[in-house]
Amino acid sequence: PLGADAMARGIENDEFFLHLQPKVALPGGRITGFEALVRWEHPQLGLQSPVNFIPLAEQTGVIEPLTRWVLGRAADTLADWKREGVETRIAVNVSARNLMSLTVADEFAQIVKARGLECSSFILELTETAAVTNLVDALDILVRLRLKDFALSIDDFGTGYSSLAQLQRLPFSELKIDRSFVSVSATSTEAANTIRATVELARRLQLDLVAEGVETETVERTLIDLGVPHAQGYRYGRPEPAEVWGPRLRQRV
Ligand code: G
Ligand code: G
Ligand code: NA
Ligand code: MN
Repeated sequence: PLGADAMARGIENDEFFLHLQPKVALPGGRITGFEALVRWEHPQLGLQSPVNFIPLAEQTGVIEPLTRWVLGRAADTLADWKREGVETRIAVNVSARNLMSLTVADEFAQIVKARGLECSSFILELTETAAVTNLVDALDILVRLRLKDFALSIDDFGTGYSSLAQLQRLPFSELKIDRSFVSVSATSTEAANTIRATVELARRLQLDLVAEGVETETVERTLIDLGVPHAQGYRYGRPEPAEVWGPRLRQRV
């Protein structure tokens, strides 16, 4: 029932939808952008989490139309908000499989331009593994995306095996420290030291840095002390539909 055909039909039939989770600046918690997280309302099986269908989408190739759909919906939202005077950025998750298509940079740019937006309003989040496996081909695609002005982010940083040499070569603009370090940062000296070193690394390589999975004030204070400039997590907002965030952003305009 969660097969490739059902997913392809689901895209046609508008069964997918997006939740947006805010990224904020530290200290203060001002919203600086959002991450798009896809959900699937299956007509028979009900709400499906991406952990249940993204791996299958990757194996079957449906991830290609699905990622285009996610970027398109994210762009629709940014275009709506722009008309209301709200300027922000949305991050879209991209799989390793998306980096195997030579045309992906042109396709993504077209999706964005069709809504009258700039590619620089979008961040593409890749896992460390996606970015560094098959490095030669992926690097070519990443450079093409960068040349279009998409921002590139390494997701779940610290859980993969990228070397410092690779990090330097990859055209990234942001690192997201994995939740597994962030959640224990207030109690584990090792985790705090790892984050401290990552803050220094990001500074030296001139990368933006986001701590993922911030849930408590204690963790937030620890991150501020360590010099982490951006955060994301339930403390600042759960993933929710764009309709929930729009009014909150408009209040600031
Ligand atoms: O949204 P949730 O917190 O349940 O996300 C679970 C996992 O699914 C995360 O690893 C997230 O990165 C991934 N995910 C969510 N939306 C997308 C998407 O549009 N594309 C890809 N490739 N992964 C996604
Ligand atoms: O792999 P990626 O980092 O894209 O996954 C994002 C996932 O993390 C989503 O499933 C999202 O719902 C979840 N998430 C976001 N903020 C928090 C948080 O503060 N705590 C926990 N436990 N999960 C979170
Ligand atoms: Na992500
Ligand atoms: Mn992550």
